[in-house]
Amino acid sequence: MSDEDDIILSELDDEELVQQMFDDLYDGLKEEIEEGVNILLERGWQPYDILTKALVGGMTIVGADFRDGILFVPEVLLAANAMKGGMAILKPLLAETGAPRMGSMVIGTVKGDIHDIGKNLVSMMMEGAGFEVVDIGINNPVENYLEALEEHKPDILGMSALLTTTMPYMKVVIDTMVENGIRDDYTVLVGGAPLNEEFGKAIGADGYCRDAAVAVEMAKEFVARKHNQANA
Ligand code: B1M
Repeated sequence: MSDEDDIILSELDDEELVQQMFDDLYDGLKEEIEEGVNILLERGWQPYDILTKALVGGMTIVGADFRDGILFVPEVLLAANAMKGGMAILKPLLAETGAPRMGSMVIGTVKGDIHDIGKNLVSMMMEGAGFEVVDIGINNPVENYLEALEEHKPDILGMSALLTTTMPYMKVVIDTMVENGIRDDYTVLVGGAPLNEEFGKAIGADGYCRDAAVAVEMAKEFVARKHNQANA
């Protein structure tokens, strides 16, 4: 999409640089994405703005062309890899806010689903907001969630699904929690591009999170409510 040889990223103004990063993400150029992230940081951009405006913005374009059959899995994998390179630079910066410990969360992508960028982003933002996060990865059957809940006893269970075919599995997890008599011990938050609020309600989740920022806000709200109830 771009002629890399001619472009010196540091010579571009902010708007041009973000535009170029969209192209570089599209082309799966990890080193260029890392360089772009570092340049924006040097220019005083907030890590969260880089994440949402440059990286998530670029991935939205990739997603549209993937949907339209212009990009295919190998290219999207390269784009995802480039995105992860940029996220790795931002992760410690988002986590070092010095926020007081808010609570804890176990999070994982459901069975049959290997998308993990959104989940990783939620984990990063939650850690930055002071939550302890146990990330159980991708493709999780219900047993994995139950084991992690038993072991870590978090305040919140987070589930991610990016496919219309895998999102119903969230209900399997919640129903099993009900059967095992542990549903009310946890706040269950769900997220992922194909979900919506109605779906969240229908499967019995406590909340649907449109994005990582909403996940943090909801998590804080639920934990505060739980503490108030405990102190009442
Ligand atoms: Co896939 N894929 N993919 N893919 N992929 C989608 C999801 C798709 C919408 C693309 C499209 O057609 N436009 C489509 C799903 C269609 C559908 O179900 N209706 C799709 C498909 C079809 C597939 C395959 C089936 C393709 C194939 O093999 N033919 C296959 C399935 C593999 C599987 O999982 N079994 C597949 C594979 C892949 C790759 C491996 C190539 C790669 C994943 C790499 C990786 O994750 N490591 C990939 C990617 C990258 C995408 C798109 C392009 C981008 C997803 C992403 O990372 N977005 C995606 C298109 C799209 O979503 N527009 C697509 C950026 C991320 C920051 O956003 O994940 O939405 P998101 O997370 C947000 C919120 O949703 C929310 O917060 C996050 C941050 O703001 N959130 C949560 C997410 N999880 C949360 C959990 C929470 C709270 C909030 O818990 C509390």
